[in-house]
Amino acid sequence: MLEQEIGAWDSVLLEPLTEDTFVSNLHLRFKRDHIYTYIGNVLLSVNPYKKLALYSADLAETYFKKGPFQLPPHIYAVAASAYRWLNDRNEDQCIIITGESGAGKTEAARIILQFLVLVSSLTPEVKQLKDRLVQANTLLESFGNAKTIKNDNASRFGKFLDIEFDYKGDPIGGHLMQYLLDKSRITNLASGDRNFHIFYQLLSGADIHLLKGLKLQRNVEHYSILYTVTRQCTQSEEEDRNLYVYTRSAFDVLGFSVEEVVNIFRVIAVVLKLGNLEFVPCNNIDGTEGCSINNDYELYDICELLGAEHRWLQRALTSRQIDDGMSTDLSSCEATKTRDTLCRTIYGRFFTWLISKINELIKARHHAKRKLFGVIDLYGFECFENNGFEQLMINYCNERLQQVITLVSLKEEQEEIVKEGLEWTRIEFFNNFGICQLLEHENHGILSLLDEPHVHCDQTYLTRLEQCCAGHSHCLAGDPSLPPYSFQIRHFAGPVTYNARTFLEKNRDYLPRELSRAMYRCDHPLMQALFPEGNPKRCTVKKPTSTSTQLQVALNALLKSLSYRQPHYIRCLKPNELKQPRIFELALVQHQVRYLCLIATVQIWRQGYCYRLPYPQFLCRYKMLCINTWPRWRGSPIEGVSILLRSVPIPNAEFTFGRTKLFVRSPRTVFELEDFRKARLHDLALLIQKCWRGYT
Ligand code: AOV
Ligand code: MG
Repeated sequence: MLEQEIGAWDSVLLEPLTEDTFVSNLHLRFKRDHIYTYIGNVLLSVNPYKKLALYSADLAETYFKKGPFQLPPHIYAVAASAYRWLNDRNEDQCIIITGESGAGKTEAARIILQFLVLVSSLTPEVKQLKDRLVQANTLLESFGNAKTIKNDNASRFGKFLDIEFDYKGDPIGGHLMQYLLDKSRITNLASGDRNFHIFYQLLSGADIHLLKGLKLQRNVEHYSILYTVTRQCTQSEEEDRNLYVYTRSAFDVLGFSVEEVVNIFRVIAVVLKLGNLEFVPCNNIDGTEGCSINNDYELYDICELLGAEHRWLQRALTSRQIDDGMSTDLSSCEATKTRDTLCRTIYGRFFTWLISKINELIKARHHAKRKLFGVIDLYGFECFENNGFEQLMINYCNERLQQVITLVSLKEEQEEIVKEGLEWTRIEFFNNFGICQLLEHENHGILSLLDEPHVHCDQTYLTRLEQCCAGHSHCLAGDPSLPPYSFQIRHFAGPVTYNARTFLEKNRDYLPRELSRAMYRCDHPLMQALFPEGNPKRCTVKKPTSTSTQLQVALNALLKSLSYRQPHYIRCLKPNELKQPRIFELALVQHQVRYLCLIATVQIWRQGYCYRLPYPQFLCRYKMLCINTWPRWRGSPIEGVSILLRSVPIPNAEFTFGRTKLFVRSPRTVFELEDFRKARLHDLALLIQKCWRGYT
């Protein structure tokens, strides 16, 4: 097809380059179902919202065999490049997938995993691991994803999957890291949203005997934590039923025992039933207000499922210990809050347990030489009508990820080129460093204020936020235009107004001691594992780290580990808010193009270089390509590199000499060099073999 009909593969080639030509090119390609486009080695992916015949074993093989940029842009090409880097250069890799909610990150991560499965070998051991990795994904989506108004399969946790490869290029193990599950949806569903998929799957798909054993009814409407979505979920009952079958088989493939699976479903049933408990006010003899459980039969069921004693659990839910031995009754309102806290804590801790269990089942059995291939798929930027603590955490993650990407690919890239003495016209871009500071500043950051000792309620938090951040250009606090209890952050991807109610509670994530004790006392192995602090023999109770601090620490560790890896970027774009195929809303795409700094990325690629290496390292890697530098070069490294490059059939314009490093213009050249190197090493090996045979 002519270029006018399919648009440009690589936006770097667009002439003239303007925001309009850039977006029109994406639009033209989208209309022809060409959802992938490059900016140099960054892959853009526009969500087609329909199944496309773009993924198959044959195509994976084709992309695997061909060098990059010889075939149309494709996510397989990115996966293939990373896989080649991993094998040829023995460097750890990382594919960073970004984009807003519903843009296609999780789907992209799935396709990358599928690619790795298709191209690696099929020995029984490798096959078993590959099956487990794929099924781990299935489980994670069932337990960690949910329908929101932005995405029918929205990830409610951040995921970093690391796959370990041996020297042959076969996967030998994997490790999953999860970042902050949005467990608040367990008890607070926004209208139009659903709870985690697993609840609906279990109710629709489990056979009648299992349901009976779990004391559950098939009817979704029976459960108040699923209730707000009654209408929407009937449409997908069939789908939930089918997905239940996949979830069950994922457990089998991963090696969960039948008993473990039943125990897991018991936990799910307990969360559903706990959510149903109703508390009614009652007056104590001494005139104080207390409460009792209206539907005690649900509590009896819970106790049977958990092997718990009714009076223990009932007491834990309706009273609170104040001093040694003294306790006070909770009002119905307080008991309802306690119930919700318990539901969320059980599910949240269970999810963490599930990940560690999966990690055990996918970890490398032996410690062969390791190379790592990581895929980052966090939750995308979110802005709803009501935004709470979870949205702040999610958007903070996105802010940090955007910061790393702009830092590496736009700021440091330009600074290094200038430092190396190369000619360069500075390219401006929006740097969100100020927003990250606003959030993270050690003393006055929006997140740090949550942990201040004298901030003890949402109102004092808001007051402190107003004192410390109101003057910031990216923050609006204490402004009369805002709804009550709100503040606004102007994020890189747009302004979001947050309602600060329950912020402190969610950040502290405190669980009353009697609840952990009651859970630990259950005759259910999983509950004991989930609530170890409930063990009365454990005397030291550490002050728990707050949710936002935990997330910051985990994210810092993740981003630090990225700096030791070769990064590959996939930037997903959302074509419309309606989740519909064939609709490309120009303004929406334009907005994403702007905040992702995509035009600046193209400009840097037009002027710049994809790869650089200090002269001694370059010489060391490619010296076999030239008779004068092989096996040893005795002169200066820069001179050696210059002689070496004269003997390879690549145009001079592809290379620029900096003060200490050689700069290479296009990725194709890097892969050509690698191919030459591989061929030369092969020839040399044959030569040595021949000599050896002649000798013996
Ligand atoms: P996300 O991961 O970026 O959002 P998903 O990967 O879940 O978004 O994509 C949302 C939906 O778009 C999927 O369920 C598919 O129906 C469709 N989709 C995405 N990519 C493709 C593709 N390549 N081909 C066909 N359909 C696709 V979030 O997890 O909400 O941030 O928290
Ligand atoms: Mg996702």
